[in-house]
Amino acid sequence: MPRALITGITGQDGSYLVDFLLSKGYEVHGLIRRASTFNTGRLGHIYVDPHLPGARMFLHYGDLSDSGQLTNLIYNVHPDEIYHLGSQSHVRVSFDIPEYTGDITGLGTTRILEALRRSGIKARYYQASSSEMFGASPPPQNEKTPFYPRSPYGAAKVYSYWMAVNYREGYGMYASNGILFNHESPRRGETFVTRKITRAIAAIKAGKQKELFLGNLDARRDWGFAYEYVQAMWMMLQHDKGDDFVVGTGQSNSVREFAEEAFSYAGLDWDKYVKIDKKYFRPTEVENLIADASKARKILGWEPKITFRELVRIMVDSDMEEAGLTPPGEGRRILAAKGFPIGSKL
Ligand code: NAP
Ligand code: G4F
Repeated sequence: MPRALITGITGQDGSYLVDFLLSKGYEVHGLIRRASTFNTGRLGHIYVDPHLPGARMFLHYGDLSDSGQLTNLIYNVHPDEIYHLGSQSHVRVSFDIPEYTGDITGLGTTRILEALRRSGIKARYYQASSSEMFGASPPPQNEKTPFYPRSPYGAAKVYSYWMAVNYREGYGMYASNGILFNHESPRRGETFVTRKITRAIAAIKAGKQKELFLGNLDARRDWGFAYEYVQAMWMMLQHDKGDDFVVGTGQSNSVREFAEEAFSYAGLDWDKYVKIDKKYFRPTEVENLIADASKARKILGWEPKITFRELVRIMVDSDMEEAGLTPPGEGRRILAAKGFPIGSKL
């Protein structure tokens, strides 16, 4: 049975990756942080008591700031594949806590890579790199586009990207960078703009919210569906050698367009509800991201199936369901029609 270790297992991508790897017959180990409240909400639907026979997901306490525990974990789990997804992943927040972001999102990578190198274990390593590294470089962006990060988060991810490349070239380790463009889902963190919009729509429909405050509506992002992006991560590690791949849809939409599409799907007029609050603007912004994912298509055979419009429908439906409302219902139909093995927990 192949064994995977995931940092960031409690996050959006980590939780979909567990779903996917378990379906592929893996035993999965994950790093979780100690918190005063449960932080495993995204894993509840697949959690099986580890005392029971047949349990294949195991959670271990630790933190990306603690190299001793990371070393211990890699040594004890002895993984075949490591997916390093853990990070302080919020770009706006990275301006408020730049040092912490550098420590966790940047140095956290070095702690894992160094623990792996010293262990002598020949695991394949996946680095969660980001389109945020391209920053101000004009689109379309591919593996050859120069990095020009526009946030402490972007700068920390550029550092991590190069550490993965250096461990690959310097020590012959198998390390791949997945340069993923924005990917969203019903499990997206509630303060990222897409989820903030779809949750607000559900709250407005339920009569619990009257307005939605946003920042820059003109920023454009290449938004895809997260479940397809964790499949791309796995496909990268099945490739015969470590390499770097851009993953995205090739289509970009503005925040305004996302809001228009989502409100109108729910039968609401977006500009009656959306207001601007300057506090959501960033000191430096990434204006436009559009992936050129031709390398991933050609070498890995990866291609996204879910379009922007479909993604919006999946997310609005899910948040309306969560609010106890009856959604228009196209989201689940789209997932079923396109063969996604996502059951009750979208
Ligand atoms: P996410 O939902 O914010 O999840 C981040 C994960 O990192 C959570 O499990 C979190 O744990 C964990 N974490 C944070 N600080 C930690 C620490 N000090 N020690 C250990 N774990 C820590 O992020 P995501 O959207 O799944 O993204 C996964 C990875 O891909 C991240 O590295 C992100 O930067 C990168 N990325 C994301 C996108 C995207 O569009 N989603 C695009 C490109 C790259 P808690 O649950 O305890 O907070
Ligand atoms: O949803 P966002 O916060 O995502 P952002 O900054 O693009 O970062 C996400 O994608 C990266 C990949 O490119 C990941 F690496 C990163 O970890 C994260 O997952 O913001 C998207 C856009 C920005 O231009 C922002 O200025 O939406 C704009 N925006 C407008 N109003 C807002 C808001 N963003 C947030 N979070 N909240 C707002 O009210």
